[in-house]
Amino acid sequence: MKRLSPRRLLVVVLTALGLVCAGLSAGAGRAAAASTFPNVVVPAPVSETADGTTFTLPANATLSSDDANTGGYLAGVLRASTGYVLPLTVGATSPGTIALSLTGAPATVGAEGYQLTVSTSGVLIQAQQAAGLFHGVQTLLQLLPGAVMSPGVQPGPWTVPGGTILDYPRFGYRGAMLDIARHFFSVAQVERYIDELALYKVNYLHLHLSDDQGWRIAVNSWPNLATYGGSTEVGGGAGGYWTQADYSAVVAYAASRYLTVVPEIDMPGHTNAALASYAQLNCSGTAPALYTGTNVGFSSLCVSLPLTYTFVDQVLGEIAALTPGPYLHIGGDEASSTPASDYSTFIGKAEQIVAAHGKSVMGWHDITNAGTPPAGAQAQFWGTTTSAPTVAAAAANGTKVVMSPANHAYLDMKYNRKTRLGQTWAGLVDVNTAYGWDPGNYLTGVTGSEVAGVEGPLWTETIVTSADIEYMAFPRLPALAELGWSPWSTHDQTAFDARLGAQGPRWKAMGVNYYHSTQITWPAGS
Ligand code: TNX
Repeated sequence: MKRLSPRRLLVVVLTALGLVCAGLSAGAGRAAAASTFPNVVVPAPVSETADGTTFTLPANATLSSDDANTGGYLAGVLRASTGYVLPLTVGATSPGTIALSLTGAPATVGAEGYQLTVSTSGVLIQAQQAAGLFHGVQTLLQLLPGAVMSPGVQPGPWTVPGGTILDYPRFGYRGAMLDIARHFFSVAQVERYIDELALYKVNYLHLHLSDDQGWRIAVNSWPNLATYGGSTEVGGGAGGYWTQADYSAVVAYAASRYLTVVPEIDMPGHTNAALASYAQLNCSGTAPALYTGTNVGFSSLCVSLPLTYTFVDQVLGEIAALTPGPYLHIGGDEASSTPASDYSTFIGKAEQIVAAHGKSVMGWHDITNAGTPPAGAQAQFWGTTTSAPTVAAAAANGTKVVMSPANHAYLDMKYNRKTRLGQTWAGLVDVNTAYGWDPGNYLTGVTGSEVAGVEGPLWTETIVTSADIEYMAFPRLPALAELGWSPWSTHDQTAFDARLGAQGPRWKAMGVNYYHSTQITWPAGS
C-alpha cells in the first residue's frame, strides 16, 4: 500500500473526523453535541444532565442566598481564591449570579438534597432546607477548578459545565468518628477535620470522648475525670480535655457545616481513666494507675455498685444537656473484663438512663448481645465478618444498623504493610477495599431499610497530629462518604477512582496531607 505523506494523512484524518461529527450532530437532531458532566464529583450525584455549555464566573459576580450561613460559607471560599468582591445578599428578591434558593426545589430532594442548575448566565441551587443548599454548594465547588479551594488568590478562569444535577442521599446517617481519647486533639484540630468532612456531605461527627487512656470532657459533677483522668494519653504525653464550652463550640461549628455531633462515653469497659480518677467507682475501692499503653479489655465499671448508676446518670445528663443531636453513644465494646450477665445488666440500665435524658441510644454492635435495644436505638457494626446474628435479630426488632465493618471502614487500618501509621488487626485497607462493599447488602439478614448508614471510625493509638488524621482519612473517607450518599446504581470502581483522583488538586490547594494511593491516578502536580 502506498505510504501517505504526513500532510496528506492529516487531511484524510480530518475529513474522516468531519464525517463522523456530521453524522453525530444529525443523529442528535442538531442539539448541542452529546455532552456529559465531567466525572469529578464525590459522592457521585443521583442524576446529571449536561447541556454542552459552560458558565464562567465574572469578576463582578454577585451572590444571593436564602440562608445566611451557607451563603457566607460559599462567599468565604470563593472570595479567598478568586479575589472577587462577590457581594452577598441574604433573602434577596432578585437572584445573584450564584443564587441559593429555598424555593422551587423538587420534593424528591428531601431534607438534604438539592437541584443545581448551571446556565450561561449563572448558577442556581435550590433545596428544601439549608443543609441541601450546603450540599449543593459542595457540588458546585467540585465542578470548579481545584484551585478554588486555595486560601490565597489564584488566576482562574472559574468555569463550570452547564446543565442540571438532581441529588439526594441514599442513607440518612453518613458519619465519621474521631477518637480524641487515645491521643488528645484540640478544638481547632477537630474543626479542621469537620471542614474536610463537610466537603463529602458527611452529616454526623461521632466523638469518642473517653477511654482507658484519657477522659476528654469536663463533667461538673465529677471534676477529676477531666483534670486527672484527662492528664495523659497513649505514650505518656500530657493529654488534655475540653471544657464544656469547648465541646459546645465544636457542636456549634459542626452544625454550621450541617454535621450533628454524637458524643460517646465508652462503658462499661474502656473506663480506666474514670476508675483512676475516683477510687469509689471501683469494686475494690482502690483506684488503678493512669494507663498509657494500647491494650483493650482490661477495665470495667463496677456493675453491682449503686454509685455506678449515679455516675452514669450524672455524666450522661450533663452531656445530653450540651448535645442538640438525638444520639448518645454508650460504647459497650470489648468489655471482656465484665461478665456477660453483668454486661447485660449494665447495658440495660445505661439504655434506660439515655432514654431518661431524652436521647436515643447508640452503641457498638456488642450491645446487641445484651438483649434487644430500646426503640430508636442504633447499633454500630464493627466486625470483620458478614454474619452477626445478634445484630440481625436486633435489626428485625427495629434497631437501625450503622455500618463500620473494620476490614473496609476502619480509617486506622494501614493502607499497605509499609504504612507508617495505623494497625493491621482487621487487615490492610486501601482505597478499593474501602469502596468495594455495599452497606445496604452486607450483613446476612440485615436489609437495606434496616441500615441507617455508614461511618468511618478513626482510632488514634498511633495518630498524633492533624497531618496524621488527614493521611489516614484521605483518600478513604470520601470512599465511605460515597457509599453513604450515592445510589448503588452509580457504584463503579473505575469511575470512582477517576472521581477520587480529581480531588487531589483540591487537597493540594487546601494543604491536606493525603495518602497518594497507587490505586489512583493523581493529576500532575497534586
Ligand atoms: C477496636 S472497634 C476498638 C478500639 C480500638 C480499635 C483499634 C472497637 C469498637 N474497639 O478500642 O481503638 O480496635 O483499631
